[in-house]
Amino acid sequence: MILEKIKNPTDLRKLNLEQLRVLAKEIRQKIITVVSENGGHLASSLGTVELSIALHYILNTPKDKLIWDVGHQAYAHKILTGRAEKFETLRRAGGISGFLKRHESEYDTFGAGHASTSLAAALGIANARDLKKENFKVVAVIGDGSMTCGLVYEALNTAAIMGTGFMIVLNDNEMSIAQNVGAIPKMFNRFITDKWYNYSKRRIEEMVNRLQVGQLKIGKEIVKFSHRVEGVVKGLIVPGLFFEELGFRYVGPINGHDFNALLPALKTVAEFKGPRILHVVTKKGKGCVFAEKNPEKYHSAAPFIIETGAPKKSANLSFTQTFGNAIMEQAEKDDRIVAITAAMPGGTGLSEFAKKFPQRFFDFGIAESAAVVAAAGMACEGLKPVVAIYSTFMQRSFDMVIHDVALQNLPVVFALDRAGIVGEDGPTHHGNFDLSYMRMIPGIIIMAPRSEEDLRDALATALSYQKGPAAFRYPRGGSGLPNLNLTRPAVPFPIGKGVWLREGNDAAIIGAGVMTNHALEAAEILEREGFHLAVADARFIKPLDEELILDAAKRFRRIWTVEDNAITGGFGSAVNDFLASRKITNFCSVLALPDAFIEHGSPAYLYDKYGLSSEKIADSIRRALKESAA
Ligand SMILES: Cc1ncc(C[n+]2csc(CCOP(=O)(O)OP(=O)(O)O)c2C)c(N)n1
Repeated sequence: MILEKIKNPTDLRKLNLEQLRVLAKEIRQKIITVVSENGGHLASSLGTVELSIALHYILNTPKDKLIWDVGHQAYAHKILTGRAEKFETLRRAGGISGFLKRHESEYDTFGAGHASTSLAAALGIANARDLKKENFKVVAVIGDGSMTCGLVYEALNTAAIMGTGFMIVLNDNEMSIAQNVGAIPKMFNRFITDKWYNYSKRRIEEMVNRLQVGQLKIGKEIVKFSHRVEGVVKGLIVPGLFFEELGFRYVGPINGHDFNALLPALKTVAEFKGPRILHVVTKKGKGCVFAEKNPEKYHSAAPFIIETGAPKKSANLSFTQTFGNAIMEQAEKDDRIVAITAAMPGGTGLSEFAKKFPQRFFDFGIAESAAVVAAAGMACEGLKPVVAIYSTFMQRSFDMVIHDVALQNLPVVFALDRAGIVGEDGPTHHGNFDLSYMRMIPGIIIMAPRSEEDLRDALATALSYQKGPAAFRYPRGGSGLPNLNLTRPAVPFPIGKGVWLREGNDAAIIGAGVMTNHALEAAEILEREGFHLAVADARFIKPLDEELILDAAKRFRRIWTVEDNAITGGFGSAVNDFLASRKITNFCSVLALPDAFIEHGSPAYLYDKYGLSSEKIADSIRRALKESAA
């Protein structure tokens, strides 16, 4: 195994071309094996194996700074930079992260998880380098999907004017998670398919044929022929096109799986001065039949059987699927309803909607901000837009929800998927802030359904609320609750009303969303020990059910709230603010996620660690009740 000998990129740089090819195979095998066990971003990482090898081969990392956008495609980078042995722990609690982390490795120049930050980060690092008069290369690697986000163009707009020297590698696989959308990816695509690509391919092949004469080692070849390579590659520049207009030197497109093309092109473009871009074409899922065939499905895969790609566990009905079905039911009845996604039709459960109502489905690409403002525009014209975005990515649109939607009292519906703990994807993906960042917005209503059945009603509530924005948030996966009726007509909730689910006389728990289910289980545990807990489902985080809270405060000396949001500014905080405003001094304890970034690990592990599993909730309450009885 060549891989066993690669402890860091210095070892890599000693290999010859043939060994690099073998190494690429070994890395691919390792990625497929580990992801089949742990789940993870399979297709994207398989597509960048040669690119990762070539980058570390040509650049002097970690002195030269390599910045991966999103970081989901960087498994080979991790394997090559001292994490091969630990790779088995990928995404597991205490193991290595599925994304990039500065504290995990000196080779992870800039942490990521959310898309499209790499160009601005690279620009900043290059600016700092110049100011400090240091000398190293800065290279950002970004996918074509991530080029659909406005943040990228804000960086591109100023890069050339600042004259900062940094390099972009555009990793173009013609896919986002799903099929890419919009004019910009189409433009890249045109470069690939038109005569320029064929022309450049021919020139690269000619060049490589020449390089191979004499059986020179690839490292020496590059140095020796770099002046010639530059001459040839310069010939590949697509004149006057987009990037050139922005002040970038554009080279490409080149085949991102062919070391013969990649190594000289990278070497050459890395030596250029000023802002420059190398356009590399790769295949998502490369080297794994089922991932190549269905890159969307294997973009982020649950553990699968390695031979077939079939999932190891059959997935239960999820909140996401229920949402997808529920919005179609509503859309059948009301043609003003439109659905909006930001590059995640499948992830948000909208794929069927898109097929059934293509005219009423809008995918804005990785452009959460534009998606929300466009929804506001649609609401101005009397449509009923439902914006389905993961809780964590909605953070991108915070100002738009305030300034464009809520301030104008526009009835936009926000379906916040992946709220609370998402698990193995970790801190960049947990939805542990939405109750806090939404709750402070005037005029919005916020619901947290605890079951798929309630989610259908929450959507109906949000659509019937026409005085301003309405949001509901729900986690990854399903509630696991039995006997749900998902065929009855959805009925709007009375606004701002929760429900008592269980009677008791020792204390009360008020739950938000699926944490109510953990609260009910905790009450069962305590019941067996002789404590009688009442449990309510708040349903609404805003407006609060003040009547229910006052009732709890009157009947119980102690109240607990439970939520899978950060403790700062979440549901419990709202309940305590309300109790304080009424000068009620009952003791209300808040069980919530801490004021911290939550690491990666399985949801069960994280709920337990942070005191939100049924057992841990029961422990907290038992301890307090015993103390107050003593
Ligand atoms: C702000 C934000 N929105 C959505 C996502 C979810 N997401 C992760 S990767 C990805 C697609 C990225 O496509 P591309 O950059 O082409 O990379 P590829 O996976 O195709 O290599 C999306 C939409 C995200 N990470 N960040």
